Amino acid sequence: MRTTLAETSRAGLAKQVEDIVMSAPVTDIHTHLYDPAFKELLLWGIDDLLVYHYLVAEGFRYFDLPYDKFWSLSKTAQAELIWDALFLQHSPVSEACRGVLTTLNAMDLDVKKRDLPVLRGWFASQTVDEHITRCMELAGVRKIFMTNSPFDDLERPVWEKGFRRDDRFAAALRIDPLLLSWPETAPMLARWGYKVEAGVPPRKTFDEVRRFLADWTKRVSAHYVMVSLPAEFEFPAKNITTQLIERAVLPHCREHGMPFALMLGVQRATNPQLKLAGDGIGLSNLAVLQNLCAGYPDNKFLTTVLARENQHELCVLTRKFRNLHPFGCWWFTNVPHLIDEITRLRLELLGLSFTPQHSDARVLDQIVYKWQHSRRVIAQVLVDKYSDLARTGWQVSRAEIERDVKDLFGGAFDHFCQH
Ligand code: RAT
Ligand code: ZN
Repeated sequence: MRTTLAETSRAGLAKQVEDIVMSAPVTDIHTHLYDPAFKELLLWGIDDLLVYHYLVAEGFRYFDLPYDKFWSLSKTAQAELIWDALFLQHSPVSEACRGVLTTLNAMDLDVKKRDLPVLRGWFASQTVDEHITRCMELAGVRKIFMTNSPFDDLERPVWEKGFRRDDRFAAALRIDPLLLSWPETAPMLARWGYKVEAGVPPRKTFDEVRRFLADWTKRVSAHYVMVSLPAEFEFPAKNITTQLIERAVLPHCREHGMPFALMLGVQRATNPQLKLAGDGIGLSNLAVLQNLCAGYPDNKFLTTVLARENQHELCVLTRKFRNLHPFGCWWFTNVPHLIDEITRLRLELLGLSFTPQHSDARVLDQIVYKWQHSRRVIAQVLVDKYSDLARTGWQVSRAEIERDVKDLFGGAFDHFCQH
């Protein structure tokens, strides 16, 4: 069969877009990875890949053992159960399972042998420094944003002691306990020397919370402040969370020119027996975001939403507010089917002024699959969009495609943070 000129040029365009998207360096704006100075807090290797909470939830679909029994096992025993249930007893077709195989394959490991001890042996012979470089190269990631919580008892002492920063890792100040568990958090701040009062706090308390935020922003060199909020979150409301946001967090962000990043729509502990794997999802009321963006035009809001049903509304709100920047296909939306849908929706409603993806990696190796999988989907969506343009007679040059991809992979985020 003869190919038409249009087909030939679409194939050429597709190849060009794929080459560019698959190789463009990316800034990963939200992960749970750590600078190597945090030692064992930076997770990597086959066992951590297998006990990832996304896989734990899937494993329990098949396990025939009580939750407590699973949690009492060592990491290696848990990993073996997951390997057996999700890779050996059934084909590993889920996104999280496929991800493990994409990662291993990218590292030139032979997945078809299904040989866990051999895989373990290979990882045991790597050093963390080499492995960071390898994973970042394979993923094409040039900068990794961490999630840095002063409330984390393992993380906090490392910051307090101080260390030489690895400049591939940037910081983000995570403040969930401050906003969501004030009665427990206030006494902690008081212990750390901030003159705060729980109950009905006087003005001084908010000034002290600002002092706390300023100290930690400086200590970690944070680029933005972040919180993950439950689906039922309301703003403004007559509660301490609203007061803390209005009187401490937003003024702090304005003063320091930092975005406030909101991750909306989690339902914590839907099944507490699954621990970290037990969180669920809920529909958010995005009037919250409208109230924030309209009420605080001098603040900037980075936002991702967990519910598929909230994605369209987020795009429409973004069209109304320049101080709003959507990012990522978060957690349960980080599957090819939804990345495709959400990325198309965003491009069609917003052009290139958003950040299509972040990895949310908890294990270093995951950046390899999360970025490879997302890049493939993003490339296909872009090919379609540029092909639609070609039908009007508008042709994009290689330099223009490179410019657009650069914006999607960190440029638009940098611009949003800096202006
Ligand atoms: O994607 C995840 O691993 C979740 O458990 C959460 O960490 C979420 O991304 C968050 O940052 O709250
Ligand atoms: Zn996260």
